[in-house]
Amino acid sequence: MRKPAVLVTGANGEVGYGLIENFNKQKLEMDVIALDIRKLEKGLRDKVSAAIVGDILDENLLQRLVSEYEIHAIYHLAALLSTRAEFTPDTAHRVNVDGTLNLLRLAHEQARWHGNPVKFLFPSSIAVYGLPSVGAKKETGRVREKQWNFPTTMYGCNKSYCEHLGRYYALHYRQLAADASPSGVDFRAIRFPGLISAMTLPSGGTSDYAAEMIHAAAQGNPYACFVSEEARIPFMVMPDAIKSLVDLAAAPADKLSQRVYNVSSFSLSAAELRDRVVKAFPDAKVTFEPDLPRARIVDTWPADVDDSPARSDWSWQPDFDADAAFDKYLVPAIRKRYADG
Ligand code: AKB
Repeated sequence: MRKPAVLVTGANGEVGYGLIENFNKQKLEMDVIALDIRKLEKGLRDKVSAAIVGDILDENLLQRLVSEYEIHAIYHLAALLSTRAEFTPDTAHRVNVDGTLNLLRLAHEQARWHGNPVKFLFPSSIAVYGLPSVGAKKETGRVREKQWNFPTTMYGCNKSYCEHLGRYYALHYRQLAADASPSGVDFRAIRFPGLISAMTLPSGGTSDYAAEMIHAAAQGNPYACFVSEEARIPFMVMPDAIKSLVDLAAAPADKLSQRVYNVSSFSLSAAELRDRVVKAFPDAKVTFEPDLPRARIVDTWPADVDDSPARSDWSWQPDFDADAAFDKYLVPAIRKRYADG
């Protein structure tokens, strides 16, 4: 008999690292199958049942997963983030969209095999929003899920389309078929703000300046921030990001009024971020040297998001506001990380 399993794609990424650590602490009953295009980081290998090196575009590999495992949940984290996707938009479309479609098909096939719904957790992003100007951004303030869905990046377009794909699989799959039946794919998405981890550094994102600034200061390195001091977006520390995914996955399906949710913890300008970094690391040398094309992308993202549907449907509540994020998580954990070498 195959043990029920959870599949984590993009397992080597920042969210993958945090999620696998969480599953390990939770002593998850199901096997954890980690899939990434690169060999799984050494520190994670003994925390998963299987660490598979492979490409989510490799349909033969995915068929092998169907034959070897009984998958009941998929955390599909593999993606090319916004900055990297701008340099390789065609590859980004293939990985972010075709890869996601491959995993939705896998979820459907697994649900048919074992007869239970497969939960499909999808990390969307504030990149699906596109505010037309800094003035409109300031005037709009906290954005609700149905507002300003005009992404200006390939990554944002990819995430927006995959949200619709997931909704199709969950609610409208093969609706004209004579034998139309539910796909069995229980798709649930969270639009993450900029994520900041004490344990890992992001790569290829346009919100990366927050994590890069903090980690540079902790290592005594100067940091030239690529957005302006006024640039403001919502942020969240990794423990809250993992909490939101796990809480949404655990929510009873009949409590969900929608399939895609905003979550928010705190909103900071780059100058407010710098002030907090300098307070924690007084020798920090932070300058502002805007990379205008990248800075313009951040200007299209909302200053903050309205996460009231998540709070009412599945009791979302961050553990870390800006003060707690720095005082209780980032500063102590990053100091320890670099002290330990
Ligand atoms: C990125 O910068 O691309 C991501 C995101 C905001 O989704 N961190």
